[in-house]
Amino acid sequence: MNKNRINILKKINHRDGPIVYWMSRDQRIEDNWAVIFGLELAKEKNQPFVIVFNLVKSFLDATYRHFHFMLMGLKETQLKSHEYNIPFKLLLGNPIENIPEFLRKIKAGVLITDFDPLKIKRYWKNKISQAIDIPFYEVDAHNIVPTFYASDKMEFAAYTYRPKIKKLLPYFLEEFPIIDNQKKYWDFEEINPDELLSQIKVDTTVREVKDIKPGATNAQLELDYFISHKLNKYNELRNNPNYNYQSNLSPYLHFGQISSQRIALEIKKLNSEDANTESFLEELIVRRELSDNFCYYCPNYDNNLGFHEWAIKSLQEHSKDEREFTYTLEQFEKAQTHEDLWNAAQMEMVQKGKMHGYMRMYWAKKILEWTPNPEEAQKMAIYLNDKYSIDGRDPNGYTGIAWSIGGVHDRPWADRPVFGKIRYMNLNGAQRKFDIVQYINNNLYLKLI
Ligand code: FAD
Ligand code: FO1
Repeated sequence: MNKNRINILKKINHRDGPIVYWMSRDQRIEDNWAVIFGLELAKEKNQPFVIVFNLVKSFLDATYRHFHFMLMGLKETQLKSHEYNIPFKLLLGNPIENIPEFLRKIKAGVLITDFDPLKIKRYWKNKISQAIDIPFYEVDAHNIVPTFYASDKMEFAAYTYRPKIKKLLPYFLEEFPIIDNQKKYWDFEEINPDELLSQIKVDTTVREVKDIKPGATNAQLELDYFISHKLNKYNELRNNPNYNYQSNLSPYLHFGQISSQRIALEIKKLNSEDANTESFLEELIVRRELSDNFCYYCPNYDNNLGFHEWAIKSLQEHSKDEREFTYTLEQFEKAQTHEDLWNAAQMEMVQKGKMHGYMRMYWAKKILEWTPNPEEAQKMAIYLNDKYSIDGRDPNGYTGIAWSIGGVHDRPWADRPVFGKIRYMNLNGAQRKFDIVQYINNNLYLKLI
């Protein structure tokens, strides 16, 4: 495989022992470069390849909804792993202790993990690297062009990242090699989602949603449906919240139940280089990978210090502007603002686990408008998005919120109250774009359920 997908976290001589993949972000067996690399190494060294997943008891305020989705997906992943005779072990607790202990127990020779730009994951990796004495590799199994290879700095905007990605795509957008069964070594006990859900500490009031079904098989079905029923109108209808013309793949991408590279390969296979394909691949590749670039190179991706200087200055200049409405977190959470459109979007997220992409921008910008300051606005938006959206606590979420509230990857616009030079969105604009009454009727009633 292309070795530029690999980052060395600990350089030390290999020694005999199982090759272990600590799976975290890319929770699938097929189309996974970390699995491919692990199996290659295992074959070369004539050692078993083993996968371990560490389930933490809490993770960035994730709720029952998220853990349920993840564990149901992992159950399927484990079954698939065992089909290839790859032992798949689930550990419960703190990865900083569990992973080194597991490696010692099975006398591992090499540790591999998947790439993730989030601070908490980098902290875990750093601590684990200090605690082990075997080589440690990180494979970017999430992006088509590896984040650490595509650019060595935080990109200014999509227009600066796009040419870099496009230049490198021919080298990285390749078909995945077929993985072979390894000989049978041993199996670990089966994952039992219900039992595990009872052992973790999460908010159980936010329940699973019926329309977003977990797992790699459902991810593939969603992709097939998108290609056969929606792609031909994606460009025209994706920004209309009354039509479900987005792919709905973000929950699966977030948990790595499907690979973005597989999606791109299937779309490319259609050979229809029209505006629909182009705009979908722009979102899937350029925009999504730009979010990883932002979070990787900007540790302040979740606070105001991550904004451009012009945005910080402009928001500061307007910090004392009078706000016509201000709401508490509780009022936002309960969809109790004066505006039905905003309340409907909030209810869509709370009840359906996913808000339409156009409304996400509107929703976050109104939080900026209706809170005392941008720091609070950003915190509240992250809290609500991460609590209810199945695809929350993802680089795309932190970046989307930083774009809406802090102009990240955007340019300065005409100066106006409260927003300063941050791009503004209002009710009239939404009304011109789509039938807001229909959207309100479809979503606000969810409050009554
Ligand atoms: P599609 O339109 O079908 O797009 C396909 C894929 O392209 C998406 O799954 C996603 O991976 C990528 N993509 C699409 N739009 C964007 C974008 N603007 N930026 C980066 N990647 C994109 N996305 C999340 O995955 N998780 C989040 O928590 C999240 N929070 C957001 C919060 C705000 C305030 C904003 C403005 C955007 C947020 N986004 C988030 C980005 C975007 O809205 C979603 O990725 C998209 O709506 C997901 O739906 P889909 O898969 O049906 O999208
Ligand atoms: N990663 C893990 O390695 N272990 C977990 O227990 C875990 C829980 C979890 C819950 C919700 C969620 O949204 C993500 C979770 N992740 C977990 C991490 C995830 O796989 C991603 O790596 C990051 O959230 C985004 O890159």
